[in-house]
Amino acid sequence: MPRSSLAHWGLFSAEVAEGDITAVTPAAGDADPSPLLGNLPGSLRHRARITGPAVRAGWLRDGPGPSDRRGADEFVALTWPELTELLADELRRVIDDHGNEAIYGGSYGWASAGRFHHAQSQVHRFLKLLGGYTSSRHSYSLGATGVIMPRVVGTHDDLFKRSTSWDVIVEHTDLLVAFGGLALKNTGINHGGTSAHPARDALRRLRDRGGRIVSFSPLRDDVDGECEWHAPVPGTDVAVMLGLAHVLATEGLADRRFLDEYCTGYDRFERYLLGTDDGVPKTPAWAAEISGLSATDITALARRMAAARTLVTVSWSLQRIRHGEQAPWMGLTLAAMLGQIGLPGAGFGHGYGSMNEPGLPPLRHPLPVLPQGPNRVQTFIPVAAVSDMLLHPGEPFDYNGRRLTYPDIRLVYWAGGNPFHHHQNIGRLRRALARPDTIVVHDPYWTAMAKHADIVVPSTTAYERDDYSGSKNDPLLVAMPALAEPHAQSRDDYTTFSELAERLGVGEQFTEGRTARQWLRHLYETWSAGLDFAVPTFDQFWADGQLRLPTESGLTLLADYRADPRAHPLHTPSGRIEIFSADIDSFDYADCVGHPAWFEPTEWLGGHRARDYPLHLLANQPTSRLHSQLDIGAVSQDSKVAGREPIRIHPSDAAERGLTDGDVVRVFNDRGACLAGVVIDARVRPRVVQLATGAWYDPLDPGDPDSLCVHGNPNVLTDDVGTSSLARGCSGAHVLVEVQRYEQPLPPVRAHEPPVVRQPRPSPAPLDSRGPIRSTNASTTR
Ligand SMILES: Nc1nc2c(c(=O)[nH]1)N[C@H]1C(S)=C(S)[C@@H](COP(=O)(O)OP(=O)(O)OC[C@H]3O[C@@H](n4cnc5c(=O)[nH]c(N)nc54)[C@H](O)[C@@H]3O)O[C@H]1N2
Ligand SMILES: Nc1nc2c(c(=O)[nH]1)N[C@H]1C(S)=C(S)[C@@H](COP(=O)(O)OP(=O)(O)OC[C@H]3O[C@@H](n4cnc5c(=O)[nH]c(N)nc54)[C@H](O)[C@@H]3O)O[C@H]1N2
Ligand SMILES: [Mo]
Repeated sequence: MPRSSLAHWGLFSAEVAEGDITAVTPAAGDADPSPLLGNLPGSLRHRARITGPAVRAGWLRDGPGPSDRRGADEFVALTWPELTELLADELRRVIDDHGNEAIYGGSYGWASAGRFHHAQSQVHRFLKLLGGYTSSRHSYSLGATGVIMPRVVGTHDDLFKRSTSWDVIVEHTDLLVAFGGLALKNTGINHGGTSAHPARDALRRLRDRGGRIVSFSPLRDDVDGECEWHAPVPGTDVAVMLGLAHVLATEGLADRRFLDEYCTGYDRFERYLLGTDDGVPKTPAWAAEISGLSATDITALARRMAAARTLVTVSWSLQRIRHGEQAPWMGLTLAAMLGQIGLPGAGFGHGYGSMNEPGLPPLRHPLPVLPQGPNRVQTFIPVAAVSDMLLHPGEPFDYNGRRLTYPDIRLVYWAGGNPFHHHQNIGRLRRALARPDTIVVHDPYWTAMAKHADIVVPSTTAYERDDYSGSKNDPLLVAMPALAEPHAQSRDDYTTFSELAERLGVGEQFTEGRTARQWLRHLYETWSAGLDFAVPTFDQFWADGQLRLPTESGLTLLADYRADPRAHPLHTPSGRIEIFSADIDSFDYADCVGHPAWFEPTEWLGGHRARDYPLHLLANQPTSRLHSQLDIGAVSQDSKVAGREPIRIHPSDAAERGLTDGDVVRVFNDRGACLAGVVIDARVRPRVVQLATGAWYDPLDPGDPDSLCVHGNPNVLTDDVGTSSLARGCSGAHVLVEVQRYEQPLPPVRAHEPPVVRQPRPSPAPLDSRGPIRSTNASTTR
């Protein structure tokens, strides 16, 4: 009998045989299911699974300490009792000798759907009970937005969770101006799971009503179906928005009443816009010069925007670049000048086409969550500063108006994320990961991060344990009964942490005396007791398989603020939209000033680097998987070209380099190189190439941090630099490269092969000679 479950990319039922998923059917109610479901069959028993606890041979031999053998070493298999003992002792050693701050437990990553077995919630709860850990703030998704938008519009979460709903857009919007497009490939996903995908249908209905879509994107296919396509030089959207704003300001089309009543600092911004102080008016001609678009088109569009009910939306990708703070801030400013913020179907949007969430009705009530205690360590880093932190302990850095110091990290703990997927400049990351004493990784799969760990903890997948999940913009809470037995010796992270906690003397506090199954019931019952409507008992919910929850409908972003700004002030210093922020101005940052502004990116076709690396690579989100997850799956594998990640290139650029479809190319710059498989495609702007993230890192020489990646991970190329001193967000979506045919014999792709894991010799000698576990009896269990 097929059983239902939930992934970040959708609700499905699965057929299971011999411990693995064999077929997947999307939920009947999902009009536009994500193709990523096709990656699930065969994933539970794949050879890339970690079959049992393991420890890096060099770490076992030499004890904790810096090592440049990470990623190139063999492993030794351990039993679970040995693993628990070894890891508990190492945590104890680090805490006793260096303090809790020496543990980096940020553990960024998407892990899997499931409210209880959520890896970050588990690892954070566990580390808090041990006295805390150095944490991370914000996300790779929204690093710049997460800092700038609360300062200028008083929130960032609500921009998505309480965004104008698709139904309102369909009914009211005349002109949907999308910077970064409206990529449906991305709307497959929602954190925590999603049971329906309405975006495609909404766009169809909008067009049927006569609504027009204008897309600014280097890729034509960022909008599915008809649209007006403008392909600016990547990274120049802020200049285009300024050009549009200039027309509004100089042709009397800016809504002065809205700017006076609902905003602060427009006058300061207007001086910049008109070039009053710097002598550079940001005219359409000025914007055209930078972006490669036509000044006439920019002028005409500005007039149309002022004449119609217009929604300006900025995709999340536009802030994943150097100076990424500017695009959402300028998008908001442009919408404010149009004066339509808070009107149905008009105003500002952020992330339509980035995630399923924007446009979906929010739940009226919170979802069950695993309670978290306080973190007694105050030290944190902006999440994308991980290599900086490891390479520069004790050094100061700027962040959001504060001067912070990087801690001295001895132990890195990762559960539920893959830095070799998400972080920039992998060569630098590998040097950084060589610094700590110990790296611990929990994962179901032998990802590159697991291969770089000292202590490897095999986790179950979401389909090998009971759980439930849902997300804040989806009406269903979904039961996720285990579809299969845990593979080999894998265990859910809760069990691993329970045993570690027990050994470290905080077992009772961690488990509160509950099994995982009892926690599911407890969290459900605590949650349901706080609701103002009746829900079935836990047993009934579990038997039903899903529970429909009430949602709000018909939302328009900031409608309440527009209706009564005094009753609903924004959470900004002025209570208004801050087109000029006195706080940001007071920080005196050269790379983020008091109002939105155009800054030249470092990686862009207009700069001097483009002479050496003349192609602009978009390292965007993959169509064929979620990040690096299930790169082993059929959909992801079918997309590969000669086993490599596909790189899309315009016919003229391909011809210039003598490339044909199916060629394998070396993609390179001064930071690194990877192989990729050529797909020639006229939907890509000339001088732009597109290589999605997520191919598992596969060094030709695992001992060399700067090795060629033979599989196509673009993060060997990207620059590890923050968006600005304000947010220090991830800027990895853009990088300049050159591409040439790879003439040498093709190296095999080994990314999905497990490393060598030696079965331990019967003699306990190597374990006994190690420092940290000398006082224990680990050897007796072998
Ligand atoms: N160049 C470039 N880089 C980028 C981006 C970009 O645009 N360009 N985008 C960035 C963005 S927006 C993001 S969000 C990040 C994503 O980066 P990540 O979220 O780190 O990527 P994932 O591949 O989702 O990693 C999740 C890991 O959790 C593991 N996992 C799944 N379930 C469990 C579980 O139950 N327990 C444990 N312990 N592990 C589990 C999976 O096997 C996988 O290895 O990448 C960022 N990196
Ligand atoms: N299938 C799939 N969907 C996903 C994910 C996934 O891994 N796979 N990841 C999810 C996550 S965690 C996140 S945070 C979101 C991210 O959502 P986004 O950041 O919006 O996603 P991207 O695909 O990186 O970028 C969207 C499009 O923006 C365009 N773009 C890039 N740079 C520029 C530019 O400078 N100017 C203009 N005008 N356009 C530009 C690109 O053509 C790109 O296709 O996606 C989510 N959705
Ligand atoms: Mo993300």
